[in-house]
Amino acid sequence: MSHYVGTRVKRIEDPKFITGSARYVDDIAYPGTLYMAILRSTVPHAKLLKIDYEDALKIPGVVGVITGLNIEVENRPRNFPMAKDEILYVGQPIAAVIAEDRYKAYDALDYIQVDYEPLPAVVDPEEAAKDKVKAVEDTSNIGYRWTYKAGNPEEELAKSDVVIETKLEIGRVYPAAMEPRGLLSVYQEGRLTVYASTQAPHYMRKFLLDAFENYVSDIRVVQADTGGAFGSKMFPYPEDYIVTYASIIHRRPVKWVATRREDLLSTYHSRAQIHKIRAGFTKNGEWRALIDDLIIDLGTATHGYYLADITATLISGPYKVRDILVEVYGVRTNKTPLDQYRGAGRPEAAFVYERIMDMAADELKMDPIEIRRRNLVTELPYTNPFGHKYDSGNYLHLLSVAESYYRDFERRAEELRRQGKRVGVGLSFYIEQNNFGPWESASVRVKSNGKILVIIGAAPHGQGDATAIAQIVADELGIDIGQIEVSWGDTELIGEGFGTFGSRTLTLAGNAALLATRKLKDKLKRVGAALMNVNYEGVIYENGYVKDAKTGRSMSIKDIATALTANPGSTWLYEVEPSLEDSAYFGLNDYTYPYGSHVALVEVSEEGLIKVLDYVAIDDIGLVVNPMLAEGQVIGGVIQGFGEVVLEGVKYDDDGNPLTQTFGEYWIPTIMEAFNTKWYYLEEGKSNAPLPAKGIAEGPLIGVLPALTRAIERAVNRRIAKIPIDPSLLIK
Ligand code: MCN
Repeated sequence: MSHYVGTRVKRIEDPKFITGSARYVDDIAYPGTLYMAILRSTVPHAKLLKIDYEDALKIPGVVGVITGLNIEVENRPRNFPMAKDEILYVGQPIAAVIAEDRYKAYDALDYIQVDYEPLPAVVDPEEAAKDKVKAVEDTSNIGYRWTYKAGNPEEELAKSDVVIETKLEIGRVYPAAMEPRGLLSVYQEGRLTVYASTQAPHYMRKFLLDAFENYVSDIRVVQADTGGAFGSKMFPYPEDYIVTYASIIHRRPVKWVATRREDLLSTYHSRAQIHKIRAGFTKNGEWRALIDDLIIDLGTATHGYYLADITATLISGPYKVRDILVEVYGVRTNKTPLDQYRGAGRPEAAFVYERIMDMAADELKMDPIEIRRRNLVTELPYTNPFGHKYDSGNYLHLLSVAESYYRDFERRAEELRRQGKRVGVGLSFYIEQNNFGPWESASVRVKSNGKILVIIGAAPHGQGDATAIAQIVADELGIDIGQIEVSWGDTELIGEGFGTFGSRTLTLAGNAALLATRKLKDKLKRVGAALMNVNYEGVIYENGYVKDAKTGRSMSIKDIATALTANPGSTWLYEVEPSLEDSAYFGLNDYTYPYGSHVALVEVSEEGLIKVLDYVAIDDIGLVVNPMLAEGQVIGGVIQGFGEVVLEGVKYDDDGNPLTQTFGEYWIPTIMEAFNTKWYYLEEGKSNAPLPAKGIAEGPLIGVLPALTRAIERAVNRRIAKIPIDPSLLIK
């Protein structure tokens, strides 16, 4: 009957957001809630000598101050979650005030005195790599070191006709979610319910329980409506522990919600990579070798090192080059710790391999499409030099689709140039890695009114996955999508789950939901046959009905649910289990590799203002469940990437003081910078899963960085090796 997969179904999530009835952490109210305010370090590096909070305790309404809380969490900074004897970055928590309301809590911060002895700060990552001045006392600045080597890069480089040698930089960014981070921890009789702005409630339960299992019997984590995350609300933060601890010791609900300034200082930053590369090409444009020194600026904690691993292992992108050396240096600096942001290592890789392609095209005076065509992987599956198995698709075909837009944009650019305008066109081709598992869960239930409730272990927070999952389940059951509800984000709704990150939700939770629905259909048949007193073997399930072929009798899902839940107190006369509920956990034994191409037409005014005149993104993510949702992700991701290329950059002065503490200094794109992005898709690269879809959400942020950079480079006719782009390069 119904066929929803592949169509632009409107988001079932939206009504509450549009009408203002969504409930974010800060909207959730419990009687007797206490509020927490954090005193943060204002110096980048210092010895912490003494904290005097006696005066703060005298403020009416202040119920307590916490200092020196230390919990062992892997790869976090020294003195996590609170500085105890060494301050490592501006914004690091030093003390927490717990008070009857948030105003009193913030006021009391002024009455805490901190004595410290300043230490020199390590700011520049290349200086940090020299390991002279230490970012963390008595600790090497090299927090992570790895060598990735494949083939014989030195030899291949020596044989190359042309060597591109340059330093490429991807700036440090702040994942600016609309809603800052926040938690409400509710203590009740030895148990906690934690409401959080999070993208991974089960994971949060796990890490909080690890820390507090001797204090409480269990922790339930509930994801409140969450206003975006972009990767930043997954891994453990100091405040997660401090607020939870506060509610345990005060046996009261305690709430903390970051101000924007706090969020900018303390939410994990991302990217921050430097690549010193030498790339060797033949004169025919064949990419033969790459040697890359990769420095990732980890800030004071080493937990972001895996981002460099992702970048390094995907540094060849969709190209055939096999002789590669990447030396990875993860360095400690006195900055906010680094972790994932939309794309997590893949945008950095794409920026590098696509800059290399464009620079080689310039050097060899080759057409940018032609040089890519010569290097693209043509036979799939293909195992790249570091073991990634690119699974399916047709890269050359997608490039040829992109080429038609590229040529058209070039024609338009030529026309505009004749009118004296500074215009450029850029194209990128990229490979994506997703299906970050190991698995995801879904449970499907028929409720007594015949409606279907789907619960997923993933935790969307803006993407619209619930709509797509409803589409999948509606198609599988052959019923109206209005009969389906999707719920998530509560660790007590479903056994285990991971969350929403790594563009995994649709593929993993979507497949789990599909498999759970198939199991449910079987249960409907069993229970339906029993209720009709006919043989299970003789019934079929079709479009919401269980039908007996022999007698012609049928029952709808609603009939079955009604019969099953009638007559409380009676007996169950049938052998079949009286259940209309099933779960499935789904994982794939390898990653999937979507791919795509972006094409940008850009004008740069004489004053250096950038206007994107036209923009096309083309992706192959296998089956597209809801093109409107996927397109929404692309449009959002592209404008976010515009921010990263043109506007956004966390800045520190030479002493380690952050210069970007508000949106006045840290610029994110607004509606004024928005432009028209068109999205097209091919469905050649299917996955092996029952639902052969791959992820889309991060792809746009991977494709946009090099495409836009190239278009701007061509418009101003100056080489660009660093994002965000230095504005002085843009002025005529
Ligand atoms: N989709 C589809 N068909 C496919 C693949 C996806 O219709 N073959 C749809 C999905 O139904 C979903 C959307 O596209 O509505 C994205 O799905 P998917 O690619 O599975 O990505 P996730 O849902 O796992 O989202 C995570 C991803 C990440 S990693 C970041 S970071 C990011 C992003 O989502 N953060 C976001 N997009 C965001 N969008 C919003 N509004 N807010 C964030 O914080």
